[in-house]
Amino acid sequence: MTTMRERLGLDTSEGEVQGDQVMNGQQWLAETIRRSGIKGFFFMPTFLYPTMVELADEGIKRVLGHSEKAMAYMADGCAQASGRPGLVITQGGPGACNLLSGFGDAWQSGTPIIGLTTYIPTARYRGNSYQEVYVDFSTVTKYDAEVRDLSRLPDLLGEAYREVTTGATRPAHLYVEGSIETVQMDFADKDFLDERYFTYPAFRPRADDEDVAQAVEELRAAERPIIVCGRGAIISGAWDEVTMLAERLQIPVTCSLGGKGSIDEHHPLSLGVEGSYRRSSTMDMLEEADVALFVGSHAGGATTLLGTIPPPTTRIIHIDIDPAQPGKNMPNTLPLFGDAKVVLGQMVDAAGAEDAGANQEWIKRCQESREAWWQEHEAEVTSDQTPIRPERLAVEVAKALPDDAIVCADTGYAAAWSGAYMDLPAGKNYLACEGTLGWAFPAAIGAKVGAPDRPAVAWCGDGGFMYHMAEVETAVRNDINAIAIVLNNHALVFDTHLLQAFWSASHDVDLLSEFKETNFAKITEELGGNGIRVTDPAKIGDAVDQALHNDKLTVIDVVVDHAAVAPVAFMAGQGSRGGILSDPDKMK
Ligand SMILES: Cc1ncc(C[n+]2csc(CCOP(=O)(O)OP(=O)(O)O)c2C)c(N)n1
Ligand SMILES: [Mg+2]
Repeated sequence: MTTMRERLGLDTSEGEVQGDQVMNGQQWLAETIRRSGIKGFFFMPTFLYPTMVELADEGIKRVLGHSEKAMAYMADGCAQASGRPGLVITQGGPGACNLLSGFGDAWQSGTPIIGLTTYIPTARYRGNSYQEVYVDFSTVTKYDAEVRDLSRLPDLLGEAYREVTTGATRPAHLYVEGSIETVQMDFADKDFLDERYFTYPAFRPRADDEDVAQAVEELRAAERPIIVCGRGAIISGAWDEVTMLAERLQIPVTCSLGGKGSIDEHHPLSLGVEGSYRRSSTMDMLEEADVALFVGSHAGGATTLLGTIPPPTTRIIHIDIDPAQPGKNMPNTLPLFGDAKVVLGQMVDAAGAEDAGANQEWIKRCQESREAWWQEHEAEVTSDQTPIRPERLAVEVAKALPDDAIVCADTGYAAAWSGAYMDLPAGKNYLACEGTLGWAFPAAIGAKVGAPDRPAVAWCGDGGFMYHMAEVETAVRNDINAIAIVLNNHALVFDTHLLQAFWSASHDVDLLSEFKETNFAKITEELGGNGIRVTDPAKIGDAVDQALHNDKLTVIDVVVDHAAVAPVAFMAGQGSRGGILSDPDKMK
């Protein structure tokens, strides 16, 4: 009788290869996953089951979910929370097609995730095989290769790890021929992976000392200096150095959404987030600055309001691990190539003693501007109104969360509400989505896997939550007690407001952005999780507290005001629409 292995055409000649380190592919891969120190990986069958079976009882979570895209977001959140490359495993063909879309956000945020997908075996390649559809990962990866033979798995996977953890970190993908799982080989002399590539950043280059000295001199000579931190400051873990430099040279600090956490937002020198989803007061000060120190930033459209702020006359000093970034979007730039934490440390050393009393008038104006912004929104922040004002919700949630919580914020209004109204401590405690609606909930599940001792909280709208609602079941089944706070306004309200602003008279315009009312707490309960519905703003703190003390996934469905307009820079979003629908008065 033929065995299943023979019918599948798999190698059945186990034990023929001789040598000290003879293993088959599944064992070697399992050993490498063990060595990598990850707390979990994310998968959608069918690929690498033999490896997963090898890893039973290892304490590594093998998280089976409900779509390849959500699994990629989980690996993304896991990587960001843990500081180790995330791992996602899916089948090729349609699985790879789905996975690709989950890599877009990680590509933009510079998150190292490694995707492994199957490839059609050479014997059947281009043979109209079942599921023989190919997708090109090169647009969303820094490294993309095909492993057609087991002998190449160690060096190609090694290269993937080296690529994703060094320089500008980003995802990688390997198409792997399925049969290598069971083929045997002697792996002696096949170790291409130094331990350092299992965490990132694997290297921290120093900047040129002369450039550092010049940067400090220019910042000291400035009249209205400002520091703008991007996500690179967070990837590098540079919050202590940002704070030290700001204090030494007496410079106010702002950040993009991705850079939130670069300084304690209660610090007197912190102005809050800038960019498209921001406090308008921060943009005013950035526009006025004469010298701006950008730290680990792409200075992209969402950070610079499509390249308008800071204006081109501003002198820029730009620290980046990617030498191509400084000067890319902003002229008049002094480039500092190196790791943000190290280069800022060099600047602190070069600065020497604190410039007590420097820039006091400028700092006072910045602080007044920040206070005026809070005053302007005092009514919403303290509102007892129902449905609940999102401003009140954001402030209450920030108050209720412990300092080590990780907030994963979705795009659109969710980004703006949390970015502007949640004052959070310094550290890696806010993972910003790069614009991919639906990312936050799976990312928070992944963050909880990557940092199990810290609370992980998704902050998203109902539209965003609905994308991957099925992952409630995944979290419950895998004992991942993340928290989701869903701002439920039964609509894609960002779009509702856009439609109302431009086409309110149109027939049946509601059909273009409104949903039916849904109770996400009930759905969560049905799926085995802990569901809480909050309609009274006085109950927000209790709900968060209950979630923090629950050992099951909790979804807090908060009924929020459909009419609340978030602090986004302009109604029509980003450059993809060429600014056609933007309102110039709302640009700042
Ligand atoms: C993948 C993707 N599709 C579409 C968008 C455009 N978009 C941004 S915010 C938004 C509405 C979000 O609705 P919801 O999550 O309910 O939040 P609300 O605006 O209602 O607060 C849409 C459609 C996007 N950013 N990403
Ligand atoms: Mg909504």
